Amino acid sequence: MKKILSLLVFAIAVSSYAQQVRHIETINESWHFHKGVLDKPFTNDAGTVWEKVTIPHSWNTEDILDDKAGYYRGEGWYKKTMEIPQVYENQQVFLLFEAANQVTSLFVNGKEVGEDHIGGYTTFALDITSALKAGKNEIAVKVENAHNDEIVPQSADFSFYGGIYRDIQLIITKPVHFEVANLGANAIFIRTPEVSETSASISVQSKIVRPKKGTFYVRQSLFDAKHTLVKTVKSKSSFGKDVFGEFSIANPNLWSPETPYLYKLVSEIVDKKGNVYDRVENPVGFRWFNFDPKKGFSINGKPTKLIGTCRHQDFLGKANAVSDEIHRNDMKLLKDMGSNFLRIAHYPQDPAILEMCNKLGFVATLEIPFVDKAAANEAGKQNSIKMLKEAIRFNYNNPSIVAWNLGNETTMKAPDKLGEAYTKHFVSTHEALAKTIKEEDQTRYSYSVFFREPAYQDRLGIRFTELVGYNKYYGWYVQELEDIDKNLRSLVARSLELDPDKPFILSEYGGGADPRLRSYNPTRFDFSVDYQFLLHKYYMKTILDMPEISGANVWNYADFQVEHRKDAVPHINNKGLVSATRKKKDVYYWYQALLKKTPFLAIASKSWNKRSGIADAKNGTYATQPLTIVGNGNDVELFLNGTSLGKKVFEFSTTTFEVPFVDGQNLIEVISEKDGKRLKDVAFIDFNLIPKYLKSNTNPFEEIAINVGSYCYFIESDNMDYLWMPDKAYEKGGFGYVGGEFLKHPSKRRNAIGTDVSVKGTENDPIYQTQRIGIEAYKFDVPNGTYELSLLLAELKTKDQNVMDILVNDKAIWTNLNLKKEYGNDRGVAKRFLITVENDKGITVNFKAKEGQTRLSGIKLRRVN
Ligand code: GCB
Ligand code: CA
Repeated sequence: MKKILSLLVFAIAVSSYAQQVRHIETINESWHFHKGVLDKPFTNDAGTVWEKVTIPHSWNTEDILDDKAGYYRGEGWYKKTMEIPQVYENQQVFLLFEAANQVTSLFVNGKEVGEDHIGGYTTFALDITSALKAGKNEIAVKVENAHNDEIVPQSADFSFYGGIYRDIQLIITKPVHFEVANLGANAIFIRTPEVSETSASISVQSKIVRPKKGTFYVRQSLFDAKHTLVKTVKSKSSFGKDVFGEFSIANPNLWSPETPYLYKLVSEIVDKKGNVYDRVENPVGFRWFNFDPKKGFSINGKPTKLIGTCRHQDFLGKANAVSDEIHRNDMKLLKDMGSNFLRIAHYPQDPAILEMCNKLGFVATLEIPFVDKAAANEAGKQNSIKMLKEAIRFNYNNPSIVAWNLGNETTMKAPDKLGEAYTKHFVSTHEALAKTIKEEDQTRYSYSVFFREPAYQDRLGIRFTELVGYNKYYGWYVQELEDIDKNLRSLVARSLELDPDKPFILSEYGGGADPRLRSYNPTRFDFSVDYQFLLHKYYMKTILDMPEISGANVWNYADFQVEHRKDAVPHINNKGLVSATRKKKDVYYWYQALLKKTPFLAIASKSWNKRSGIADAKNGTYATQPLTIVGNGNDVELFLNGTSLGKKVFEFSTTTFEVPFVDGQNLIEVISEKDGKRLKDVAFIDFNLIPKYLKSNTNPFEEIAINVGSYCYFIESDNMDYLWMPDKAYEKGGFGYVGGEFLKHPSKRRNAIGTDVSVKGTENDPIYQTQRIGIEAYKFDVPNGTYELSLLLAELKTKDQNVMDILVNDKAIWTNLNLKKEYGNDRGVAKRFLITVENDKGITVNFKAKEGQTRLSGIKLRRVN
């Protein structure tokens, strides 16, 4: 007790000194959590299991990654007993939830405070003063993430994790204060109606809570980045009315992505004597901007191409319960990539994100989670409008924001297939949201994002916003790499034909990459890091060349968890430039080379440090493989184990060397120069040289693993960096398949191989997802000896009966094998056989169909003796 008291005295002393007239602290610690339905918290909960948790918290961290379909979508309870610090006389006490997904009810001492908060991504605050008592108070929060017909998102390609996943703040003010518990929990609205290089005007609207009697003023003080007071004005408040403060400054420092200069506006409520009652700070950035349908975006009169990414609040194993440190680190990585644009997708995010956008210099768009389809009822519409208002009001003072987006791919569930009533509701929701944006904020653009044909949206009559974004996956879900340029140009033309005045943003583009998959022969939908690299190069060529594309957002900054996804890694959408734990993929380095203004050089694939290859020649001592270097200098010199391989000129920030890798360690050094600065990057690559002829004496055969049915290397990294080689046709003296064909992807993806089945019993899905169907044999021309042969097999979603015999050198090793019957569909099966090779026969594994077709997913051969 003594300790608490003395702390209190200290706090008051400090606060009067610094005029800290608003007390803010997080109350994230020591909550008790119960997953499930409860009648009432505290009372009646004998026998209820409570787990101690810290906020940010989500109850879905594990079940989105497990093998069972679905994840817990229901009720969860949090409770905590706490004393409210006494900071002011007659103090007002609020709880501010940065967000909780998705319906939240707050109980203080057993009584519900305010109304349930609807929507999982917007900030809200509740005044708990009247429910408090002296001493200990019982706080309980019910959160529910069950599907609800009245709340968006109704459907989306991300998981709707439940919980209090962002900070909770305890805010204590005096009875006279800037409003806290209002829609959006922000009471100061800063506008900069006129900005030029020589002057800037500023207008501040403040909402205050005060008694009818008494004279109060709102004082607005602008400080520059060095904390020097630039200007201060005082406006008298009239009871029941907002207070406006207006003033101008000369020669403002302008805010832009290149020079994100921030002023600070301090808003205070004062009385005649100068006593301060409340104090709030906000950033101010002076800038003017414009989107032009033909010329693109400009800020402060300077044409600026907007290049960046979209981002989800998600981190592997944490669901959406992501700390401020991770949020801020993400923004630093994005800045270091050279990007100047962020699409905060698909919902408002943590305040830490916009704080960093303002500070680091990002142009941002922000949206509400109206994704795929509408919540098709009146309540759904009203909830969406309210969500949008909360989002705009809370985030209003971030100079980085240039547009409010009302939704993403809202026509995903095609309205014309959902009936007339739905369509009517859907259209009127769009109209109401677009109107709300302009009512709430005339200083920014209204924006909406689609993926269907412009004409489709036109037919529905939902082209209500000033900006339009398109999400396009040419070269991934549809069409080929070579057609990206043609497709983008014609899309932009079609959009501008319908809407000549509507600026165009490429709001999403991208492709998946599993860091374990690598290819020198990248093909669409193979999930290799290398295909992703190519894809982004194709897009950027066109994006940079077309002024009509005002901005572009890569989908996505980082890989993220989606419960129902079945790509190379189950539950992961891996279109990220970095992984779900923020490991950089090759293409991230390329964007750095392309976009960064400061000198940059990198070996793009340096993270692939365990490689393998077949020697160029019989008894050869090296295998030549391409190695891509990215940089923004003119050229680059490469050294392999100290010997120069010459210089190469960068083209579009990339160049490729043919490197003769030797068995064992390969030290790669690259040296370049930019703006007088010497640049260097290094990689150590451990190379496993496979003899061209397996009977080689100089490099005796030891082991090989082949990702059958694929052009990709696969690096099994979890346990021990085991490397699988791409498949190839048999050549005499070596190894390879005989007969059969690559398993074709079941979707419309022409040329694509593999499948999207999530494979049971393994983490190495890509090995099993790619197969050779109808294969006749696999041959290895190895010398005499004893070998361990591993066969990896799976029957994926097949309808037919498939039965095969497998023979080695004409001897049956596995007969009447019916994978589906014996192991079930979609299960990976691996079996090892001990084989003795005599009489120089080598190894021929034969696959003989008895019914249906033969198949093989992977094969591994290891010399034992
Ligand atoms: C989209 C969606 C996004 C998905 C993405 C994908 O168009 O807007 O939410 O995650 O495609 O990866 O398919
Ligand atoms: Ca395979």
